[in-house]
Amino acid sequence: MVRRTLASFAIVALAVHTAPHLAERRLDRNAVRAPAADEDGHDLWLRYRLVANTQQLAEYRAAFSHLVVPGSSPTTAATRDELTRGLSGLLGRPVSFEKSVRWSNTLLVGTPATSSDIAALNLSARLRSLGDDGFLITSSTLAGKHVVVVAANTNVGALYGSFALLRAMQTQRDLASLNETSAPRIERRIIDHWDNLDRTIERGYAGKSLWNWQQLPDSLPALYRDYARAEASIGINGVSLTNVNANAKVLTPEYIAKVKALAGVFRLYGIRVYLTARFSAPIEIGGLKTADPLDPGVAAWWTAKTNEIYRAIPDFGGFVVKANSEGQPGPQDYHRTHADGANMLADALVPHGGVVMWRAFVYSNTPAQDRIKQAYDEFKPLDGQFRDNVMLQVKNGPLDFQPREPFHPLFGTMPKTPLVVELQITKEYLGEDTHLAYLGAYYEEVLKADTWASGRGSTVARVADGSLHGYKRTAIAGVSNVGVDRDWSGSHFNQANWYAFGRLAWDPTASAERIAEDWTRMTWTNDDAAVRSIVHLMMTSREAVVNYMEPLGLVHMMGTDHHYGPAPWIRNLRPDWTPVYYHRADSVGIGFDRTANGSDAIAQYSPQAARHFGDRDSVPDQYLLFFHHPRWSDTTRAGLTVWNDLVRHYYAGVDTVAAMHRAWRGVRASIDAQRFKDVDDFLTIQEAEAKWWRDAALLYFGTFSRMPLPPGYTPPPRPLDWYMSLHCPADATKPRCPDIYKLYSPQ
Ligand code: BDP
Repeated sequence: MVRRTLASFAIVALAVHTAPHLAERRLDRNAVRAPAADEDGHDLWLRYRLVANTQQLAEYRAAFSHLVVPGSSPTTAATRDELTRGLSGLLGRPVSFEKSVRWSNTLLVGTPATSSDIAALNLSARLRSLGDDGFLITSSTLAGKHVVVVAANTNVGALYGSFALLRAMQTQRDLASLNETSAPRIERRIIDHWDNLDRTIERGYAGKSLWNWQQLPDSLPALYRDYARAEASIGINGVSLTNVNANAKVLTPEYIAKVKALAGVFRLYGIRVYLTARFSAPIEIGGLKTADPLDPGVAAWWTAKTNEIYRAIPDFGGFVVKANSEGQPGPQDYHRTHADGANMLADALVPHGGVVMWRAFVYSNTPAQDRIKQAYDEFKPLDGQFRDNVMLQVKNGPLDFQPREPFHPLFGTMPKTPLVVELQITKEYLGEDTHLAYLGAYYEEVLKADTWASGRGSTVARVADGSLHGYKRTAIAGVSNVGVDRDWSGSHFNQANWYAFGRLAWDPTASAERIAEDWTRMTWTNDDAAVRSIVHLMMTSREAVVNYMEPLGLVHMMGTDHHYGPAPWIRNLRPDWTPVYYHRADSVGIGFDRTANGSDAIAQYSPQAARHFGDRDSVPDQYLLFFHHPRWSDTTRAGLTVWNDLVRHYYAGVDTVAAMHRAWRGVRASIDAQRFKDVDDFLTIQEAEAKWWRDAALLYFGTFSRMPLPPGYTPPPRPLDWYMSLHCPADATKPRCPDIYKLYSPQ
C-alpha cells in the first residue's frame, strides 16, 4: 500500500487540535495492545474499531472535528448513519453533525445539488468524468476553512465515497493519500444468489437464505439493511435474489410484494433487485398451454408480468435466465433459439430500462463428445441477433467454476453481444465452507487472461468493462456465498471472497493482493507483520487448493452431487458427469486431448490463444491436462515426468496448507481468541482433507501410471479401496468426513 506523507491540511489540523501530550504518546503502527475482545465475524469488514495507531487517530480526530452531510434523501440518511457508526467507532467519540461548513477541519460529504458548500468548491470539471457512481475525496479550503470533501454527482456516489473514506481510515492510511477519484469501470456489479424460496441455498454453505419469504413483506429485520450496507461498501449495485434453477412462484403477486419490500431496503443503498425468470412460468403460473417465445400469447403474458413487476418496483433491474441447461425449460423446447427466448423477454423489459442476463452455461441432456464446446457452438452463431438489452452471462471457464480453468472461449468472440463475466464466490469446488482459498487471486487470474481476440492485451477484464468491443452495457456477476450464519459466509476467510469480488467488480484491473491487504486490515488487524503473514497466506491459498485437488489442469475430480471430497474413480453416471470423462487416465497417460487430434476445443479460441494452449511447447503446465493427454513418462516444464510432477504438485498443496496453518498460528497475538480459534479449527480440517485429496488421487492415478512415488514422499496411510469405500458427507451444506479426521488429525 502506498503511504505518502501528511498533507499540509492535515499538518495544520494536527497543529490546531493535537494536545502536546498526545504527540508525545505517539505509538507506531505496531503498538502492543491488550488482547482484543472476542468477535463472531458478523461485522464483516465494517468493524469500525478504534484506530489503534495513536498518531493516526490523532490525525483523524483533528481533521474530522465537524461533519456536514446535507440532504434529505433516504440514501443521504443512510450515508449519515454509516458515517456516524464508522467515525464514532474509529475515533472513539461521538460525532456531531452540522448543517454547513462553519469551522476548519470539517468533513463535507454530498453532491453539488445537496450542498451549497460543495457547489461553491467548483468541482464540476472533476466530477464530470465520474458518472453516477463515482466520487472524489479531496482536501480543500472553503472560505478559509480546511475541509476534507467527499463529493459525487449522486447520493449513491457520495455513499460510495463515504465507504472509501472509512476504508482508508480502517486501513490507517495517511490523510494525504486520501486524495483520490474513483469511478467504477463496470456499470452493473451484481451478486447472484442461488437462494430457493424454501430458504435452502443451492451450493450455499453458510446456513439458510437471508430472505425470509414467510415473514416478508411484513417483517424487515435489520439483517437486510446490514446486508445492503455490506454490498454498498464494496460497490455492488445489483442483487439477483433467486436461484438460477428458478421457481416461477417468485413471479406471483404474493411474491412480488415480498420482493418489493426487499427492494425498498436495498434501494437506500443504491442496489436494484433482479429475479431469475423460469422460462415455463407462463404455463406454471399463467395458465397458458405453452411457453413458446414466438407465441403472441406468451409474449403478452411476459409483458403484462413485467409491467406488474415495474409497477411495484420501478427500478427493477431485470431477469437472469438459465434456459435449456441441466433440465431447465427454455426456448429450445419449442425448437426456438436462445436469441428467440432472450429477445422475447427483452422486449417486455425495454420500456422500463431493464435487461435480460441470459446465461451461457448450457449443456444438453445428451452428452456431447466434449461438453465444454457446447456454449460456444450454441451462442457464437447468435452474435448480433440479440436485442440491445440482452447480455450474455458467461462463466469464467468453459466447464464449471473448477479450481482452475482456462478462460471461456466466448470471451473475445462475441463483439456484438455484451457479455457478463460470471464468477463463483461460493466455493462449490474449492473446499466449500471450511477450506481457506482466497479467490481474489483466482478472479485476478481470470480478468488478466489474454484472449488475444484483437491482439495482445485483449483481456477478460476488457470484455467485462466493455472496452474491448465497445459494449454499450457492462456487467459482472458473482454467485453469492452468503447465508444466515453469524459470519455470513460460512467462514471468516470466505468473507474475503465476497469482498474481493466487489472490489474487482468496481475495478477489474485492481490487484488482488492490495485488496487482500485492505480486507485484512479492516477484518483482522493493522499490525504490519501480521498483515504481511495473513496476506501471504491468502495469496498462496488458492494455488494450494488447486495443487491438492486438481493440479496440472485436471478438473472435475470431486464426489458426485455434493461435490465434496475426491472421487476420480467415478464412472457410472452419464459420461460428462464423471471424473473419468475429464481426466481420461489410462496406461499411456492422462488428460483430455482438446487439440485437433482430439476434441479440437482449442479451435474455439483465437488463433494465438489456440496455438498457445494447443502446442505442447507453449501450453502452461497449469493447463497441460486440460488440453492434452501426455504420456506418464513425458517431461513437463519442471523437467520431471508427468507422474512425478503430479506427485510433486499434490504434495506441495498439502505442504502449503501446513505452512498457512503455521502462519496463522504465528498471528495469534494480533487476533481475538474466538476468531483465531474458528480459523485454526478450519485449517486443521483443511490439512486433513488436503491429504485425503492427495492420497486418494495419487493412489488411483498410480493404478494407471504403475509408477512408484519418487523417493522422499511419505506414502498414503491406507490403500485405495479404503478411500473408495468412504461414505460422506451426511449433510451436503456443511460437509464433513469424520473418518478422514480420525485418520489424519487424531486428537
Ligand atoms: C453448477 C452447480 C449447479 C448450478 C449450475 C449453474 O453445480 O448447482 O445450478 O452450476 O450454474 O456449478 O447453473
